[in-house]
Amino acid sequence: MEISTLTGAEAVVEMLKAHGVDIVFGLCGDTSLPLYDAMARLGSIRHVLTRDERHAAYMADGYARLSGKVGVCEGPSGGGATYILPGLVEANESSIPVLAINTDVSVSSRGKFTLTELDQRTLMKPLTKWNAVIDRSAEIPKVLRKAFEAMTSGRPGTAHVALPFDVQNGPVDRNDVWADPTLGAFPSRRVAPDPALIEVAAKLLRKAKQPLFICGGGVVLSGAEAELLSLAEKLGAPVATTISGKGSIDERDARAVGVVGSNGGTVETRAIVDAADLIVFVGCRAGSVTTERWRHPAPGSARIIHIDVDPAVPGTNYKVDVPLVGDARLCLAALDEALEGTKREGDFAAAEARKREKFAKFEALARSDDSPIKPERVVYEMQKVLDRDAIVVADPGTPCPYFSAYYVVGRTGRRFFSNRAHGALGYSLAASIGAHFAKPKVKTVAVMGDGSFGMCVGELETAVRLKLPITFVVISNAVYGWIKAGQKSGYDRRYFSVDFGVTDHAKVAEAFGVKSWRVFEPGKLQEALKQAAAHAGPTLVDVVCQPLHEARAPVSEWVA
Ligand SMILES: Cc1ncc(C[n+]2csc(CCOP(=O)(O)OP(=O)(O)O)c2C)c(N)n1
Repeated sequence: MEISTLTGAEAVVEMLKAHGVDIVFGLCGDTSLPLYDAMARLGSIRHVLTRDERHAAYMADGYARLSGKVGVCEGPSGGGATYILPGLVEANESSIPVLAINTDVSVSSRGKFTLTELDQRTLMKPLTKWNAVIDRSAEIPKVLRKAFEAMTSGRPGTAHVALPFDVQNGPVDRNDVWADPTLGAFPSRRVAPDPALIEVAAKLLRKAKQPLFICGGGVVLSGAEAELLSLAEKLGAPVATTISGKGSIDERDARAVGVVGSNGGTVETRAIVDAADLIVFVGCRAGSVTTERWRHPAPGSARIIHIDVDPAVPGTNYKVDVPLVGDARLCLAALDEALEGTKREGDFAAAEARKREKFAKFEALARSDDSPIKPERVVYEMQKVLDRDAIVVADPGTPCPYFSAYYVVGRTGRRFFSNRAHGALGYSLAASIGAHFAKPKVKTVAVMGDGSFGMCVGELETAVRLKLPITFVVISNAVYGWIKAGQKSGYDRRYFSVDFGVTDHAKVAEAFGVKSWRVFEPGKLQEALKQAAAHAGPTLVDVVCQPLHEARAPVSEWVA
């Protein structure tokens, strides 16, 4: 056997490559110099330099969501680790495999008040699915194999690896540098459900009068759209989704209910949930937003079949009649097989009438020529301008509930997403950059409030430097509108510390080199969006909008 060695930093690059990684998002630092030098010399991985580590992690997250592969980000020690953390937390809670590597002070410098020293192991432990600090170079291959296995098997999640400076320079036996490349994509190890429970679930489904699917992100993550549709057709059942579940079904389909819950649901979609006598949650945690704080469905009002890859999910929030633990695609395929020959004619009339009511209300507002521009108008014009393949990333505030409710995703698969685990403002700009790298031929658009803009504006430079043809839409209202709307509805309009100053976001973007428009009149919006979407480089459309507390929000109510 040939005995040859690599440096630790070279081994890291080779291990990433062996797992199918070809792009890394990140930011340099003193402790990262050996890693950067290895990336430069080996030349096999594209490095996207970002302007802070939080956005590097969001880019890796957006990349993973659209590519189906592990997203990788990196940063230096100390502040690099604390800055990368918010992105890792979001990805982990959203079941997205993101690997973060923070370089670190040398093992030999520990405990000596070394600049940037930080206990990365303890910091990252509660916030990632798996984490490690590598103390010896020889451990590098094994640690990275374990990280990829943890990220892509079971419920997908994040991994964090701390890589000390001297470990990057130590020797690694080249023969240890190998990987199972299937662990670089997710889900890598599908788990099938218990056949006995499939039979029980099939029995319940046959007996149900008004079954309803509520699909979370798990359907799209596992690529279960075809199995879902086949089953819904057999049962004549409507299909609702969470925000992350958008893309489980083509929303133009008669069976598609749209998004339910308190951030994109409406009174009409709520009525469809309330009418069901059997609910099948699929890859969905039945959390506070989807269920409007566990009130829709009301506990006990419907039988519950709960499909999830995480055994801890079924039965956590609702008394479950049949828990099906396994990969969403395998669970739905097994149910579909068990129901072979079943053909129930679903009565969609009531659900369709509700949907018509919802969109009639929406269109009445969307066609309004009032200024400031109504949020509905922004969704309406974007729907007209973008083709069905386009990817839309929405920040919290106005964008997420309005686009969740009214932007019709006319395909299956991931075309729309938002950061639904923590909903931190300022996600969409960077996540859209990651999404673009996963699907460079598809138009990508990020929609953000001006609160979000303030938290991510620095990455406009990244978009300009790399000439990325992404369109950024800012819903500009000089207020933390979602919160002000909460003060209106729940606190008798006692508005407090939610307004900020007006910024001309188009001018700011222009200063970065982004081609920009500022739109005050509804009649000018479509043309601006059209030109922006067609431009070969980054563009920004600043839309001066009606603030949320003055608008008719699609959400049923503000819930915490
Ligand atoms: C990092 C972070 N801090 C605070 C919040 C709480 N929050 C939720 S929505 C919102 C207001 C959003 O304001 P803006 O982005 O301007 O959008 P608008 O609601 O006005 O459309 C705030 C402050 C948050 N989601 N994330």
